[in-house]
Amino acid sequence: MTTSETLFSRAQELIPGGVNSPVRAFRGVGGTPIFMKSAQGAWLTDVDDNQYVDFINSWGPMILGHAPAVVLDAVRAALPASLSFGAPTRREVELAELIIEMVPGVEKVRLVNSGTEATMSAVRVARGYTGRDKILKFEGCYHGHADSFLIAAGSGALTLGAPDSPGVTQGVARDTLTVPYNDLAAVEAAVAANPGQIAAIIIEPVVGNMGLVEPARGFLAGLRALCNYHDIVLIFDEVMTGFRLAPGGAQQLYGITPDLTTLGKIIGGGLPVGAYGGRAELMNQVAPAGKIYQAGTLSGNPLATAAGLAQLRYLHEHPEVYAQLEASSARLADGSRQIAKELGLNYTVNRVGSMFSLFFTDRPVRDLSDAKHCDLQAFGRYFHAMLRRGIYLAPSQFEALFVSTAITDELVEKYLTACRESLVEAHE
Ligand code: HOZ
Repeated sequence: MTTSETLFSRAQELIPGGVNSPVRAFRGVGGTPIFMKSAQGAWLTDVDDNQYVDFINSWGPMILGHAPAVVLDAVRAALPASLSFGAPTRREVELAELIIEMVPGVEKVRLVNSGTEATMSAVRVARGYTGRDKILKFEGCYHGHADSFLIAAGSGALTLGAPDSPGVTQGVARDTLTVPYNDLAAVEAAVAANPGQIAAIIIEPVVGNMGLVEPARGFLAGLRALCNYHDIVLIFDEVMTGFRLAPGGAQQLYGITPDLTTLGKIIGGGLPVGAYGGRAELMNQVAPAGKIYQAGTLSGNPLATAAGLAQLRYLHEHPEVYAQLEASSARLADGSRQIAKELGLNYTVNRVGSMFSLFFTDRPVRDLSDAKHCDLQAFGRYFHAMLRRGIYLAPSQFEALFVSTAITDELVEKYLTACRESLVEAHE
């Protein structure tokens, strides 16, 4: 038995499913999850001392690779000054200034501890501001695990085949409208069927939680126009895409400004941070400026803000990072597509910037129903074949891969060689 197997069997006695977040359990691909002990740059080391090139990067935060000196030094410098004050600090102000400078739609921002806190708070702001109850979300989009979002949810909920979680009240479910991603006509119909009742449309402007799905041309602009017309708050969930697809996230890349933005992952440099922000008029409704309540003992934590500020500053001062990520990610994605084609597999590869997915289907993937056509058995075999070759992918077809700046040309080649061999193996 490997150390990972031993730990997993202990963990299953102690922790639901043996993991603290469902996708990690490998149920989407079978087998035993690998327990990690350290990481540096592009490389993860597991508890059995096996090494893997990492294409998850903690599901997005580690855009500079693991343990980058710039972030570690900032955390080390902050450490002796204590771990939490529950009182305001200088770095919170500096981080807010930087976020506002980088993200086009953010005029004021509130720090929280996770993406889930950010999205649930943003929806509360939209409801409080508009005085309406309903929200509209898209099938296969995942916005964390707050009740309102666990209807037709993506990510782990989709991987486990439980997109509508038990425990969500019928009232909450009634207030959550869902339509297919990229279907503007369906959004228009839902808005028309619920006149004056929809507080917010929340969307991953580029979806990472049913695999990587990009917005069709004009889709985000159409949503923006519809929200303007009906006074609906447009929320971009940029927990994955923020500071990744461009310094200002997907909203900068596509030139569409939402009313509220939710952030997480990269903003914490690997420590737990989330944020929601947007138009000052909306954010001024948040307590204590306004009456919409939201709070947190560890919000703006000094270590988390040190890590986040260091990583964001680096990205802000080194915009060339995005060209580097674009180049390496294009080689990975285009190479995967080409290899599949040469093997007679007309598989779909979707990519935006440094996020991509190889879908085990020959149909274009534009929404959840397309994504569900994938051959999940073959994907599972491919995943394990890649793992045996030292390539660590997301253990689910319904998650995007995240590329870091630590992926060198040599590692791109290593990935592509493993991809060819693993695709062959998965289809033997
Ligand atoms: N919900 C995350 C991916 N979309 C997974 C988080 C984790 O398992 O760490």
